[in-house]
Amino acid sequence: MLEDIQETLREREFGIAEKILKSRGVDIQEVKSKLAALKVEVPSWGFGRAGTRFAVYTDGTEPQTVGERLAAAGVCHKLTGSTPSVALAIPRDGVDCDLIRQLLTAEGLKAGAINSDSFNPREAPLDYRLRWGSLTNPLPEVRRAALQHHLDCVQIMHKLNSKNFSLWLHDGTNSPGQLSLFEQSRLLEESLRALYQALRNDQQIFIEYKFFEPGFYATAIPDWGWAYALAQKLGDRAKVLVDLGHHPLGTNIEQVVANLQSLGKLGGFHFNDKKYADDDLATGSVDPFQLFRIFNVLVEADLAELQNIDDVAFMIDESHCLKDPLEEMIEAVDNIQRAYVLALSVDRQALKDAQKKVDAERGDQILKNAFFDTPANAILQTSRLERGYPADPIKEYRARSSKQRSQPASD
Ligand code: RM4
Ligand code: MN
Ligand code: MN
Repeated sequence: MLEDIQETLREREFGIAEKILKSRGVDIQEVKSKLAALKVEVPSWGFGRAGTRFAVYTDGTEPQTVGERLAAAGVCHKLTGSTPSVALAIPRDGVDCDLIRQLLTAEGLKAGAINSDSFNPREAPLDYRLRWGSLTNPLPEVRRAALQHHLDCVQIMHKLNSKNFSLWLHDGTNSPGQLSLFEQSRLLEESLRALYQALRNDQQIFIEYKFFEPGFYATAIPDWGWAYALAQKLGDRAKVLVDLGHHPLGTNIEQVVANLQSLGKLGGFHFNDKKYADDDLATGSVDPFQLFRIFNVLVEADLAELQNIDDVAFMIDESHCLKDPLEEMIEAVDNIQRAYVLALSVDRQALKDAQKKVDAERGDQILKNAFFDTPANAILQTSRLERGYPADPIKEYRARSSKQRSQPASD
């Protein structure tokens, strides 16, 4: 009964959406097919329980092994139909490629970007001495071993048919006297050149920047400018990765995105949201308007044939500390899809005209109309149902899940 009412309402709302979009010169069928083509990569680490620097509050229900993490990723893809690839962190997900391949195939998934985790201490020389960095470690023995780990990750890419190497370094200094800034960048460039050479022609490297943490004085790749310079030095297959949490507060991220696209160096994203720093909260959960503004730039670049939106790697990088990790992942996917639908619903011609006439008020009205006055739910749900997926994947997950939720009783 309730379902029938919901269906009738959805159909009615979809009809209204169609009319609204038409009035903006947008074809709703095209929006649906673009939405269906949007693929979001999920990180294996996002299915486990994360913590803060204080503690990890596990309740025993979270995936612990690579098999369990990939099984969760499989559920995510079965419910959304939009997350076919999984980013792997090496060595956390293990180095047994046969096993990983088998697990991925069983879930109908593919290997996404390989993330060369070189920040977790392991056997010597990559032990406590990682304190002084990995690829820029001034100790040659540690630096060489760190480079070897990265080269091993490239071998794993070959074996798993992964196309993207995702590079984030914990390297950085904590005080001005620790290391010469020139030496830090010389070591970085030397290591990166060796790494880049190991990649095949059909593989890319994404260089991620972050202005602080764990280095609080000078991180090795602090900002998009330096990441761009490195990518430029390396070659065509080196691009920049924009993690939404890696900028000082107030940074205009959509402008960074636009600039990288103009320079032909936007590789992709690590989606998440933040209030203060690298908070790694669910994408679009704090500032959905920022996510919309980013997609607005991506859609404009796509229409202008500056960068095809399919050539952008949409990857999630979040830490799920509080909510059910799988549910929070689906929430992020939903928010990303919503931002895309809203950006596709902008009246592009009217916006161009307003900008030409320097009518800023009108230009902003057009963007706000798309953001606030588009019945996105009806479009998202209809598109999911038409593709054979549940209208509300979180609700469906809860209904199917026999998992004991760690929700304490209220009294
Ligand atoms: C960094 C960055 C990387 C992530 C590590 C653990 O802040 O976002 O992508 O893999 O954290
Ligand atoms: Mn990241
Ligand atoms: Mn981060």
